[in-house]
Amino acid sequence: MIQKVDHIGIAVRSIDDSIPFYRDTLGLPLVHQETVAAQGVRVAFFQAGQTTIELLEPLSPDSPVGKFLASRGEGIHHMAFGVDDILADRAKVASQGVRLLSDAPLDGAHGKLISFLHPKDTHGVLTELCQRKPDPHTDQP
Ligand code: CMX
Repeated sequence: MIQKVDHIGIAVRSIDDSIPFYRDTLGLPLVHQETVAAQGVRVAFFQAGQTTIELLEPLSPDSPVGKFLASRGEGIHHMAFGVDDILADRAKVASQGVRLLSDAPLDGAHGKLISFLHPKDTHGVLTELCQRKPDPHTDQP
């Protein structure tokens, strides 16, 4: 079940060049930076209330974000919903004819499990489902 808008992904040419606008002009705290090699991106997260803004810089021109920048330029790349059971939500959307872009959840930033839905099946918005992985130290079995 969808719990909230987890984050908005924004494709940028350079995270270093983009940080001053989000951190200094808008005043959003920069809370996390990471390279997600499997997705071909370097990312930076800013806290914006209950959600975050994720800047995405491509690691190569032929990565998903590299291709997006080449065809559309900088801008909103995807919207991510936080869910509590990604397998159940994958099955639910697939049963209604929405194409999933991977055969199973993948590892994303912040150690979350992620799955993308095809933008042609979601009224033009690349849509991500993401779920925090259970923490064996703090979560009950
Ligand atoms: N939002 C909306 N529409 C998009 C889009 C996006 N981000 N990316 C591509 N599209 C549209 C294209 O404009 C194109 O539309 P038209 O046919 O009308 O021109 C259509 O989708 C197909 O695009 P394409 O260029 O032929 O296909 P791509 O090879 O670029 O693949 C996509 C597009 C969405 C399937 C691919 O980018 C993908 O699998 N994305 C999921 C993974 C991802 O984006 N990872 C990076 C972020 C990781 C993270 O957040 O950590």
